[in-house]
Amino acid sequence: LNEQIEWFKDQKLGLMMHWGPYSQLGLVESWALSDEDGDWSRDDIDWIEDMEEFKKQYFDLNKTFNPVRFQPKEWAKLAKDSGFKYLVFTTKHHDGFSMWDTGETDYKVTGEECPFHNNKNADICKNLFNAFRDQGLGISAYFSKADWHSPFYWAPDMERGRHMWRGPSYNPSEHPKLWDEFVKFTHNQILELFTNYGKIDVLWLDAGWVSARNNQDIRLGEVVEKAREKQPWLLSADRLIGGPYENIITPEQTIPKDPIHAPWESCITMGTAFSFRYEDEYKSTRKIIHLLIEVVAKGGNLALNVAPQPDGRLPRTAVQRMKELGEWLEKYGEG
Ligand code: FUL
Repeated sequence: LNEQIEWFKDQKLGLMMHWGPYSQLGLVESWALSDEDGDWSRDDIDWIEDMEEFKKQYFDLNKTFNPVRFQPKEWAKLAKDSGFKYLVFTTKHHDGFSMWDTGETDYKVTGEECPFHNNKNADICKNLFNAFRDQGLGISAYFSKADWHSPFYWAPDMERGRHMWRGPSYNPSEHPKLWDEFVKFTHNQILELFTNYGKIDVLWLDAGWVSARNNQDIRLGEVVEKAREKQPWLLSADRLIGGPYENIITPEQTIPKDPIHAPWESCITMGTAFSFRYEDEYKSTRKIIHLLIEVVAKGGNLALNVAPQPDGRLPRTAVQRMKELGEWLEKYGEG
């Protein structure tokens, strides 16, 4: 593990990507499903007439997600040529759509309902991870422990009148069986990734944290240990929670002011959100270089987030920024 931590600290620049059916709407990833986060995640929400109807439409986005222009090898080559050292990819965001061929749910990119399921690149995680590894780059798997699609997290009989927030829609201590199913489902999904998807360097966990209030515990230690039986080098991150399975601290959209005495990685968006937005505004290359310099000077890594388009291409401006960053690193970087 120590060796792997040293490896991580040396990486300096990662390419984060948030991609899924939600990219089609051009809204902030997943959050548009959450009543409590409506204002910022749905923008001008007056086009939504009926919130319940909207949520249904949102969960139907798997039926139109068809990124036929996805070119994993091109992405990996661009990343490598631009000086990135590893990929941080959303295997599953809070919307619950799996970007790999999971056996745990049909709500996935290889599911019958998803038009992309017949494509040769349909198992997006597999193709992406392989392509990046072939370029000698590391792999960090973002995985959301909150799953707003799972019936074990979101109990159908309680749907009415409840607000979808960050946690499960029920109190796990009142529904231990349901919660147990969810824990099993989550563990199985994580273990699939560590069994069938080659070497993964970092498990980048998000959301679904332990809540003492309602006795909700995803038993993270158990699954990390099991994953480590398969991949002993595995580092895990769980967003500043400070538990024993927190090898890396991952601040979001910010660079820490004071030094952190642990390996850390700031994830910062190139545009205004983590996922694709039509007509987004991008940070200038100059600004991105400044961010990188500050992060590296403070001893951290920068996970620069680029948001792929729903058709499978990378936005032109993002590609241009990546290339310019690469040119700068070529001239002034240390390899
Ligand atoms: C957050 C998530 O809720 C955001 O959607 C995004 O994935 C960011 C990196 O982490 O906690």
